[in-house]
Amino acid sequence: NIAIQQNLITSGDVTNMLCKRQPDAHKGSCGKVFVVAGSRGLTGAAALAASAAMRSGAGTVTLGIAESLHDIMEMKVTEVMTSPLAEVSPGALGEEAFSEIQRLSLQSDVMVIGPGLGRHEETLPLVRRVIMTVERPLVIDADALYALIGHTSLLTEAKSVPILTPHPGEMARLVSLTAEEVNQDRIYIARQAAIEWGSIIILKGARTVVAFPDGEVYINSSGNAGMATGGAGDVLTGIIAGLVGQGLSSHEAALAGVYIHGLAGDIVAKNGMIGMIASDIIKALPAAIFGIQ
Ligand code: NPW
Ligand code: AMP
Ligand code: MG
Repeated sequence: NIAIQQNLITSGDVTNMLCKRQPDAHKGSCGKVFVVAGSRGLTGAAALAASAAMRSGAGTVTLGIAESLHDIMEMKVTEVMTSPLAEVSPGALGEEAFSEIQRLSLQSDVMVIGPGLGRHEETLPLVRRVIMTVERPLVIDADALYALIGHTSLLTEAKSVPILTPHPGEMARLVSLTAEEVNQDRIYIARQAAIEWGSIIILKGARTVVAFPDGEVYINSSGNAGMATGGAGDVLTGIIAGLVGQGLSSHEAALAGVYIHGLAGDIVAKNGMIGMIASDIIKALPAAIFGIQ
């Protein structure tokens, strides 16, 4: 067992990464984020990821959503734009959505795939095709991670270094272990995955681990157990994309995103941890970012 050098992500590190908003900024210069997310029963995840990208400072966010859910999403989100995608069955995307996803990705600076996307048998190959072809930085979460089970070697073919945000259960499926086994050896497992898959691995949970393809490892110092609430991870995914859109490198956005997400949770927890919900974390994002700028 070699000793792995671990770095703590602190406020000072993140302050240096954040861009100052220029006086002549306009929405087109602050990042265009494209989110492919949501399915029947899981539209909340799509709304949370897209809204979190806006609240972390993205200029515009477009949410691609299965066509039968499109009108309901228009009611659910306000600042976020929506775009209907071809579906194979109610609320589930298939291969036919590929060309529109590709077109919308080329109009954006960064893309997210996965929150609440569902696991329809035709959605999974679509996700894999997107991962291999998209020409923008890509944040891969939730059901898009599910599509990678048995296919992690595809990650090394991606056009830019992908950012993966598994919780221990998702990581466990990708490496054929149990979540308990993953949690017993979080740093080693995240680091090996980052090296082997040429990806940035954000292994979530108390003390989130961020591992990079060169073997560098960071541990987050913010966050609290109130964040153990449905949708908290979907918020993190949106934050990271929002930061990449504003010009942070994927390396910086992974570290800053994890820290800001935890800090927003810590701000919410000042009024109590119990009963915190994911949209509270989104509302606290501007204050979290302001506090470390
Ligand atoms: P167990 O059994 O509960 O103890 P899944 P998901 C384990 C969307 N959402 N440490 C967990 O363990 C997501 O975006 C939509 C250890 C279980 O075995 C996805 O698209 C919402 N184990 C979809 O739902 C709000 C841990 O992992 C497994 C662990 C499914 O995502 C909710 C569960 O993983 C949600 O975000 C830990 N720290 N964390 C909405 N409002 O629309 C997890 N596990 O099967 O991938 O389920 O994470 O709920
Ligand atoms: P997900 O399971 O995908 O919704 O992600 C949950 C999010 O909440 C991740 O960012 C976790 O790091 C965070 N989280 C969950 N439980 C805790 C905890 N006990 N302490 C700190 N952060 C947590
Ligand atoms: Mg999740």
